[in-house]
Amino acid sequence: ARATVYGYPRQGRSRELKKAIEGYWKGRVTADALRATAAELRRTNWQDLAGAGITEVPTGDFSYYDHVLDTSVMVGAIPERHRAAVDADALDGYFAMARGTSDVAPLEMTKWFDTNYHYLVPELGPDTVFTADSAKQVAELEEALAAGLAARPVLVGPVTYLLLAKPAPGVAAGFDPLTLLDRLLPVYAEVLADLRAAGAEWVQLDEPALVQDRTPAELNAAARAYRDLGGLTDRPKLLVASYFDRLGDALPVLAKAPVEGLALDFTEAAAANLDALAAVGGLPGKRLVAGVVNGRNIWINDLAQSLATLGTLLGLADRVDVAASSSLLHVPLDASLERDIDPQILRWLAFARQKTAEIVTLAKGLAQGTDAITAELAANKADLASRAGSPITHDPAVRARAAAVTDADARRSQPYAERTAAQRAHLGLPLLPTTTIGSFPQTTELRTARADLRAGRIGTEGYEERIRNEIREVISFQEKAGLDVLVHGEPERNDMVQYFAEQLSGYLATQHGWVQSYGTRYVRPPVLAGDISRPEPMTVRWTTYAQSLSDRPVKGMLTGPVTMLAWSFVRDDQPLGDTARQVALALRDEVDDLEANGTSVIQVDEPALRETLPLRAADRPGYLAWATEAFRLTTSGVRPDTQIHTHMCYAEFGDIVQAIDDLDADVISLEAARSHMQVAHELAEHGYPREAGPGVYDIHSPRVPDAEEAAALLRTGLEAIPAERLWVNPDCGLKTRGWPETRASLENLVAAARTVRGERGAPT
Ligand code: THG
Ligand code: ZN
Repeated sequence: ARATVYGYPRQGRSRELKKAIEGYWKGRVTADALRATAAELRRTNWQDLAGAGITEVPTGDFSYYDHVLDTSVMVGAIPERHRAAVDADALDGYFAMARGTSDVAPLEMTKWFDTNYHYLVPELGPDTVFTADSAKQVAELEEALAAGLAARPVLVGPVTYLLLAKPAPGVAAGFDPLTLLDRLLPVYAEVLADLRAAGAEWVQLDEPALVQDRTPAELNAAARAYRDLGGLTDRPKLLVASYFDRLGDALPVLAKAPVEGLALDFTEAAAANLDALAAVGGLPGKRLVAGVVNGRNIWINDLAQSLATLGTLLGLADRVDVAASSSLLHVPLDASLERDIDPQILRWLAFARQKTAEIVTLAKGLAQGTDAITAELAANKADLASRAGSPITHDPAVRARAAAVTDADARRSQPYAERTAAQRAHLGLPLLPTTTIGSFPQTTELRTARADLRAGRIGTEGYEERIRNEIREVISFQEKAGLDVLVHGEPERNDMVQYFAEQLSGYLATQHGWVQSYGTRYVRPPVLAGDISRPEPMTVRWTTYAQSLSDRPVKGMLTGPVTMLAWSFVRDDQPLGDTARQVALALRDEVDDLEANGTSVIQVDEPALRETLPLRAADRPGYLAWATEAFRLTTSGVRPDTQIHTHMCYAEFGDIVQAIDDLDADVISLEAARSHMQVAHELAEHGYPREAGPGVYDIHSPRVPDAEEAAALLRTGLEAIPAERLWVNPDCGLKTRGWPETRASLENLVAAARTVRGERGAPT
């Protein structure tokens, strides 16, 4: 059996790729130096993989920005507005498509399935002409072959590519990119021929879009695509890969296709894929690549269980190889770099390098029998037992508390209609109250203060003094600007998840656990390793300090339980809903403490509620049930006159309006400026009964909206939401903005609220 992976972290041990690309953008690194760094990183990755015993390395998975953008370049799908830049210089044109320039907008970015990786959305239309450009794929294959390695190019498959695309600007929204399949296939045929000529024995075509619910027409397109590509004579052997879920109805389609191999996910989707494989009579004559090592969590594999799965699969295909379930792009590089994690817990963790070793061990066990890997199996069994029996993963107090939760704990003591009267009396806010989402600009001084604290150049005292200074400035600005509900600005927070994770028991932070989020941007998701509890208040000090400086209400700011899970690595040894409930109870303690210390408005952000929606519709109600319960559990311990806010970014709320309603928050702020208040109408159509603040200032752009523009958006909002329930706020937090535009925009926002209050005869 061969051992392989579909992709590997791109950034390098010290994020050398990020530094080289950002250096290139700033003119500090030449194009040649950037190319050399990239080639060196690819070489290092392949050597690591081959050195560990991977017998077939992937090529083409490397990217300067994103592999879907690379695919657009490969098939010549360059939007008209980027054509000149691409023609002038391929590399600069590529980055123009990714990031835009002062003149042209970039491609849109969106989440890669249900991961935290973001890809650039292909823009296609009826006039799109595809042309093959196999240069990148061929060059990277040649590099690996020259290094003496068996290599397999990995491409985004044509069906997934089209299913991920959207109509180009100016093309009717109803345009279906899949109608371009017949035009796209010849281009793939050309690339396949080029790769064969360059020495590829196998090429992998990734079709993760086939694990989502697909219409019969879409399944037919997949059947046609692989009948056509399989029917080519001048081509390498084809391995069609799926991951992130079960293949479902697409499995019989691919099993019948004239391709030489299939790669399937045997982690979470193991049972469903096994059953479906058996139902089609296996894959006689085909290669089956079994993704038994989870490519997107950070836990060690259960080697004995994987071997059992592999054993079953041996009877179902001609040949069985071992892999991770998906590209290892989604996990950090190397757990052994972590110095601050308890060595016992570190043994439970597997990042890309450790997963690679697991794959090699499993392939060896499959080929030579378990006797060949007895030491590895024994060590693995001991590590799994240590995790299962640890007090960290089983805290009796946390478990007892979670088990005792009743439905009443997750319900406010009064319905909204009664609460709102109490809140009005308590808070005394004007009509159309103004507020912000929470964060204020993270200045260089703040980042320097954090770096100084880490480096020991200043002590905790000095650091906290700088934070208090910042809070004083933020409060004083908001009072002068005339905002009604103030915030402390979150100067003490680095990342909105990491800040809480660092203070909760059961959570681990990593030092080097970087994972690509998009382009050169990375996150270090913390690890939900054990049972979660909150030893001490986390935010109360800063919020009450801010409140002590003003007579206006200061909002307490927390990250909600669903977002905490979505932006962390989650446990795989209990249902997600159980973990969410533990996090919710810990956050509930914080909410209750904020209230007890005089905070009357508390915002619990859930920007990830929509993005974590399961890939298949059948799995969504279960998710939404535990997700909304966790939010309510966090926020339902407070008095009726305490006002609960929530916030969500990113558009596309349509399919979760009911869930938003089920949160039972008193006020929700949403991104809306760019869509001209469309969400306000979506909420209204649903009959949303509570207060809402559709954003009137797009914080993603440095542009300052003038007061009349913000007032116009407010008037549009009023067509959908009555004035008594409409709030005035920006789209999102201000931490990425500079102070000058923040000041001007918020002053204009307050002026707009006053104008519209005046128009309605209310005190301004
Ligand atoms: N926090 C976490 N996960 C997230 C987001 C977040 N996932 C989704 C979304 N937000 C991703 N957005 C970003 C935005 C900016 C950056 C990363 C992801 C970013 N990262 C810095 C970089 O790469 O230079 C590093 C930040 C750091 O030092 O921690 O700018 O908000 N958890
Ligand atoms: Zn936001």
